[in-house]
Amino acid sequence: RYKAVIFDLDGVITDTARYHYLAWKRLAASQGVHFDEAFNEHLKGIDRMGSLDLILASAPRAYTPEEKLALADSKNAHYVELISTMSPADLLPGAVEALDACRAAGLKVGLASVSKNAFAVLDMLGIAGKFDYVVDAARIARGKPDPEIFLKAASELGVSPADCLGVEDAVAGVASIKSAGMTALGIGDPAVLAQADRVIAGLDHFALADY
Ligand code: B16
Ligand code: MG
Repeated sequence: RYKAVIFDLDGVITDTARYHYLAWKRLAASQGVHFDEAFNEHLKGIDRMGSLDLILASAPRAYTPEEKLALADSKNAHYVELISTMSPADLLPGAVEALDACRAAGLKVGLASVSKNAFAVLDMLGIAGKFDYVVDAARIARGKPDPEIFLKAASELGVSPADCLGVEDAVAGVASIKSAGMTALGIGDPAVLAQADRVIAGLDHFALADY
């Protein structure tokens, strides 16, 4: 029924959310901003500057664009340090099997992550070769929930959005898939990902024939 499956990375294929959380928490603390797991949920799927803006919204002072860039760079340097020891052992259960199942079914396989570290993470996980197309987040103007990133993946794969299944763990990501006109498979809690067409707990429950 589909011609392509477009996967998100963080939270779907590997659990980098924990490392983003630790890096943002340290950054927030350095600026006197309270930061916890609940707030971190709102940042899932949101790009780096967008996440920083959400955190600094509760800071005691205003920031110049230059200061913001420096803070984003410092968060990223910490994040890159945290993920530097990632390996294929950090693949979430069922991830490789899901990618291979799509390929075996003759579908195109794409990656739509807003992370500028996505190429490096794919290399560390040893799965870069499993995608027909990986969106370069640096060339995307509008992050999730805007549909741009999923539409870009579909067009580069040569498939119309209606023939794509998008796979996402974040509320903003599911919104991006739906506004792109695709079917959304959520990964996580159905109560949280209410906009998804189907929700499964993880890729270890991925069954292409069901969607
Ligand atoms: P970076 P995804 C997103 O990746 C993460 O969910 C989000 O927490 C992060 O802020 C964003 O990537 C940007 O990452 O700072 O590495 O560019 O879920 O779209 O794969
Ligand atoms: Mg994600």
